[in-house]
Amino acid sequence: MAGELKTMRSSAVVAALAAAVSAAPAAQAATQNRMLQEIVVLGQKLSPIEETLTMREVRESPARDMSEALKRVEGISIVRKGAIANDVVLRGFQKDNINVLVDGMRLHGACPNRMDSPSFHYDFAEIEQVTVLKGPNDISNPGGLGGTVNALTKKPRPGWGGDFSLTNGSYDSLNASAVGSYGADRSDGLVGYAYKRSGVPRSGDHKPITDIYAPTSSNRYRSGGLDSTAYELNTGWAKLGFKPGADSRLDAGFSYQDAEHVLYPYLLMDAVYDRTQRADWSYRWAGPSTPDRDFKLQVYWNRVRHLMDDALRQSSIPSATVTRAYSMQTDATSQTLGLKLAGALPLGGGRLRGGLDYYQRDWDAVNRRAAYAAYTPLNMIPDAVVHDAGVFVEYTRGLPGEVTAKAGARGDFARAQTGSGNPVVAEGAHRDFQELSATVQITAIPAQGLELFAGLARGARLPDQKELFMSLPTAAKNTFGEPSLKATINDEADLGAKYASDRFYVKASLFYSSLMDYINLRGYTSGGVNNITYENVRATLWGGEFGSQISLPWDLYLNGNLSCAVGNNDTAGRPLSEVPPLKGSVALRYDKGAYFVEAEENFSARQYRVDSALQETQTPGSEITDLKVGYAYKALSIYAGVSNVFDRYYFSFLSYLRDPFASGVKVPENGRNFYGTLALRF
Ligand SMILES: [Cu+2]
Repeated sequence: MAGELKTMRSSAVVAALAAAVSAAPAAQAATQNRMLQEIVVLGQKLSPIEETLTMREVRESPARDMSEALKRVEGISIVRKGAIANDVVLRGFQKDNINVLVDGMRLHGACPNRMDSPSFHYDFAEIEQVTVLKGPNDISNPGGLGGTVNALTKKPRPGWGGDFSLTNGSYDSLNASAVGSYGADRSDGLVGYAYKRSGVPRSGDHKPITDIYAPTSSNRYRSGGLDSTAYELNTGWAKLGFKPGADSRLDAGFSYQDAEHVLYPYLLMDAVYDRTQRADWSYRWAGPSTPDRDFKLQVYWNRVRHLMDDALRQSSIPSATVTRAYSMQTDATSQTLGLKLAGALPLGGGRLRGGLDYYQRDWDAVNRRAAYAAYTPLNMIPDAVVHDAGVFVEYTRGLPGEVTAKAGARGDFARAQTGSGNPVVAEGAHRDFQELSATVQITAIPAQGLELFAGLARGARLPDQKELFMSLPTAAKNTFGEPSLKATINDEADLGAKYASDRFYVKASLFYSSLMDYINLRGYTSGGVNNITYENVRATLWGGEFGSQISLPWDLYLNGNLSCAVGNNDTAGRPLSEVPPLKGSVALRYDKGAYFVEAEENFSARQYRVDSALQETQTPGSEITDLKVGYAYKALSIYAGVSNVFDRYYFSFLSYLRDPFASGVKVPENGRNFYGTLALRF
């Protein structure tokens, strides 16, 4: 239900922000209002459970990928695995508990250890805007019981357009992109290319972030790998649009990404390559003649091939058993095919929206290890496929006194089936699931500028193929899936309030999540063997966010936010693992339109709530200072900044791998680093 209104609102936000940004290179008087325009757009258009990341914020930041840019958004934290490819965590929910989409398309990484999280597979330069909807409030998509992060790609503007950007920074990092577009009355097109690479970042102790293993550790990087290229990525994409009539539009897009030599000090292996193809086709019918009706058909396909091994680590040093360039390797492929059909029409003074969708997710991972019968291939994930067909309907209606009510429900029918076998599951085995999701939301505007929100929602997500069917026996640890896992159900209550004027906004949200059959790791010893598998537990997650942006006298702007989530494994009576601590930031900006200076303080509290069964350890708090400046002249913008000004040596709580592949070390955050960006947009 949030679906439709959210999509409408989000596209309104995109349009308004795009207008605000393209106004930037104009005369100074006009540009002076850029921050104010943003306050109005963000403060008045977004609901209290929505967040957005604007491309202004991305362009000004030194972030290397979308997840890293998203960590400044309230409620979002990231898993630090290396120099790039961080994973998004929303309110303590991660992995399949949240939906990370691009233009509504599902994309699942291939790596069984999430080296290639979904947001790794698209480039910044493809994206216009990222919207975040918190809680299980988007019933137009299956899964995502903790929330939805949707990246919206750039659309061609009328006439010729170009967007060039070049960022150079510490650690020999380079990020270059070029996008060209042309928009006519009936058709438009866009092509883009991006190249990124970096050396290995240094942490506050001036050592490479790969240099974290003890000299005797088998996970230690060999001399050639320790200070090698941290990643190298090439991405190319093209889009074509066509308007058959005034109210209809056809879109087709294709993207190819090749990531090579990506280092993951967080894990026991590194990626040799990730090759991703994405195709998206949609037909939309919505327009001026019938503004209250719309219809959209979308078909998409994506495929990721991922190869990882330990060739750069000590564990691959040749021996009697290690006879190849690696001692362990996983060759993984994932493919997702989806179809979505949705429409809306007026009914009984309100608006009815409904849709049908289907997706198929294939996942196959073959592991080879010197220690497992001399590199005998093992079906770690046995070529398993998930089919999910869903139907949803929602109704939105205005009530007396500036109150809007929405109610909706969704049903999903799913099957998970293996295409090959392994020690855990036979070939052709399957599990069936039927899940019901629902949401009820009330939005009230009791006084001008004040918006109150209350919602109750139920969301569900299926166990994935790894959780169900994985098999990875090793001498030290036997890791396996649990084919009888149930789907996780989240019953969540959300409250939100926002007060906005044309000079400032403040907003606050609270959530309480009661999780039935939460999928959690379970470790136990039997017959002298350490076993790691998954189990369904009862869990609770609760917390909230606070956000504000205030225009002060003398062209000063103050931005402050706080995010907090607390998790409990109620079955075991312990804190829930991998829930980030309280964090926040305060930024003061002097913005004259043509130029700005900004200082930002980011802090994170100590995380003392740890899951002892997973050997989680407390992580100290941190206070990090960032500075940046920017200057715009006509189509040209220049940004420069220094992050972690005081060169602090610190860790994020989500900086080390838990079982079953725990390496026992934490990956530090970057030390003091500099960056500069030159952007040309016309
Ligand atoms: Cu991997």
